[in-house]
Amino acid sequence: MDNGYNLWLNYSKIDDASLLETYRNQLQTVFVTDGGATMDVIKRELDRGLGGLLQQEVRFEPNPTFQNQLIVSRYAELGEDLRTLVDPADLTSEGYFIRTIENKKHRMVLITAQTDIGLLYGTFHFLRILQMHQALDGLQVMESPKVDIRMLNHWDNLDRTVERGYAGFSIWNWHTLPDYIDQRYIDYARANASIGINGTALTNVNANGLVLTPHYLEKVKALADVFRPYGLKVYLTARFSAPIEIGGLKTADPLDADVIQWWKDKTKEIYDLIPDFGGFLVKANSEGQPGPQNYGRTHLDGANLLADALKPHEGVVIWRAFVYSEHDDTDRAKQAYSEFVPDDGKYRDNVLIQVKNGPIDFQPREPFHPMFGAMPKTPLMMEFQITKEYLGFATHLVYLPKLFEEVLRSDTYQKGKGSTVAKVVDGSLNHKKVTGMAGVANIGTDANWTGHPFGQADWYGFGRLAWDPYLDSGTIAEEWLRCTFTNNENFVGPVKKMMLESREAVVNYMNPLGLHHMFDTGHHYGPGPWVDNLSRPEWNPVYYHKADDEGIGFDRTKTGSDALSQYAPELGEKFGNLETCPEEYLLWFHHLPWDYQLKNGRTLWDGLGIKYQQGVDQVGDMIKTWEDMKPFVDEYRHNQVSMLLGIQLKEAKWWRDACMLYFQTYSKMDFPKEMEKPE
Ligand code: GCW
Repeated sequence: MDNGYNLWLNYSKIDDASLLETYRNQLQTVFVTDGGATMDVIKRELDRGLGGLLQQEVRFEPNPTFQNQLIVSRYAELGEDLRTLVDPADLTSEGYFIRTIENKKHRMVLITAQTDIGLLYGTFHFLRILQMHQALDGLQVMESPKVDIRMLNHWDNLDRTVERGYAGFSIWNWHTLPDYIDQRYIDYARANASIGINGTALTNVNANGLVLTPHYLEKVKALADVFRPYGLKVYLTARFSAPIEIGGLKTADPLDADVIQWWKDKTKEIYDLIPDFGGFLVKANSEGQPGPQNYGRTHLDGANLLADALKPHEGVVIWRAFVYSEHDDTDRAKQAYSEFVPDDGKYRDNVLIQVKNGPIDFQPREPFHPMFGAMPKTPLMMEFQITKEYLGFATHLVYLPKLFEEVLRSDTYQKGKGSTVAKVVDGSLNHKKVTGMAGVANIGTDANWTGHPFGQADWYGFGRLAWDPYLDSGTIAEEWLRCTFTNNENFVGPVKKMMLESREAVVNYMNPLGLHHMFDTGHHYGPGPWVDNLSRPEWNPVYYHKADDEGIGFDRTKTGSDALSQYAPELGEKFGNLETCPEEYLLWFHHLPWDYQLKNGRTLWDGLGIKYQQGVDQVGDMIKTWEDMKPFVDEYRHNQVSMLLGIQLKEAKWWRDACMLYFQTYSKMDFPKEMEKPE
């Protein structure tokens, strides 16, 4: 039975006999340069990886022989002749080279880097090449991450519940830390390092301030010590009112001298324990959380307060732009832009603003957030959600890198055509000094870490895209499938196709044609387009679809909320004009009559029904594909995925029927003939 615990680090024997023979010849021995803890990790990984893949004992040599050898060595320690073969000019401190060298003196594969962490990343890349059965002849790889901070955000509470977590409880056992180091912490760090993730915020952005007390900081230090050899830095959420709650002060006003001193002292206390602590992640003045506005101050005041405390230690503040206030009754999509953009250029240089991919909240599809490209002087970090709060939890199969890719490739037009979100995030659009991408983790205590076996692909894909935001989601799916299951083309081809289509399927059966936020309240699972009884208007789905006897959709053009004006003029025109607005955003930006004619000549009403049906049919196709995959997957995981797909089909129909029946009370039109009648 394979319960999925090993994730994509599946090192089972290479089943192609001739390839196995070739690898065994090329990799007869291994030389790994001496060093500290990270070098030990590399040795262990090679022992495990080569031992498993080649099914033979791995022979480590004390010295390089350069003959049929794998050599892992720091660039500075290479001999002159090897140095001339690799040019470190373009390598960042985390980058690496992998090169097969065959000349008179050498017959070897070389992994080299400026730092030990670079060597570790190179080692994982090298093992992936073997996992994917690629030839070593002529191999030349040069990789450097395009984004500096590549981090997971855990929404884990100290009581081990996980906000929006669907894979069991928090993996941090605060009760037994710091003395008990669960093997999972080590395997977690290893998995993250294998895809280049270099930061983790351990605690929920809604958590209380307790984690900053000495008692908990000891526990955090224990985790930081485990993670360090893997290049994984620890960050903590900082509750803005912590000076009151755990510091005994009367205020948390960011301009108050005692408050300023408290944060300085607290920060120093953390760095004394964890010298490479990453910094603070903050949710302030959003959904009732405390923040500088409680004292008549601004986000700028709050972020700069913490930035000053962190500066001497080279830490950063990651200040979230997900501000969602009960005091603002304009279109919720506009709030963040209005609160942050005017202060562009005034933030300290160790502040990053972390912006969700879309302006509402992790919906199956949203246009990109208008802040991207609109703050040229401030580093904007991307926040993706890996856990599927609005996408069927850990029950539905939805391959998220497809969604991430769509956002990253979106053109903001802020510096003319080609100003993609990826260029904002990697800093190249405005020459940013520090850059970052965060993903809200989908990890829990479940045996396979993520609940749904395919949820692992979202963690994997997030890491790969944080390393290189220009990667293609299909390539990533293929890597993940080969490294997790098998290289058999009869498996990889169809399952990759299924994964790539799964994102459009969920959009179709939940929120087609630009509809959004029609989820049942609170838990956000299943349809609730009729919900209309909550005290704040924008908590109710009716606020977002605005269905009435006339039609449906949210007018965000000048005649409506005018949120569209927050985008570059090119997009204002494109999305504002019904001729040019892509149909996937139609009802995001426009309120249209039920009989509005779509591009294919059908009415909007028919179009909705057809999309809902398409979503259901796509899940049906996924089930068929998966059934055929039985010969390639262990029974345990095959069965798990089959059962989950069964639920997904039932629930796709539930969405279709619930939404169409509800909307029919307004449209008063018959269902299109393409749509199966509600059951
Ligand atoms: O999507 C909403 C979620 C909240 C979450 C909030 C946020 C952590 O429903 O659970 O709180 O976003 O991102 O701060």
